[in-house]
Amino acid sequence: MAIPRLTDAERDEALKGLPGWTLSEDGLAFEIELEFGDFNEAFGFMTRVALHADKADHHPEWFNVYNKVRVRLTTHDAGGLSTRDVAMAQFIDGIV
Ligand code: HBI
Repeated sequence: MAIPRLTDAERDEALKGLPGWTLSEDGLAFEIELEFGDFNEAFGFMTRVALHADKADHHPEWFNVYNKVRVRLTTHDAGGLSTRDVAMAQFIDGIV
């Protein structure tokens, strides 16, 4: 399914409301690195995001080592950023 990509202006506007998130080097994603108290907390976070992601049919790319989770949000069906990534970043901000 084709999903519209955010314009550069829409992307920049969205980033203003997402402190801590940065634009990836390739310009196709929002990224953040989160640090938790331990692995249990990090994996608990990932579990909550995973359940939400599956309901929303929008899945993060991520990398976990012990208490750190690096998250990359992009919309494969758009070939870049979409409103789905903004919504997912907002969800993640709401639970950290
Ligand atoms: N997750 N991040 C991301 N981007 C997508 O385009 C996407 C997804 N999860 C499921 C999904 N698309 C489905 O619509 C199918 O393309 C599998």
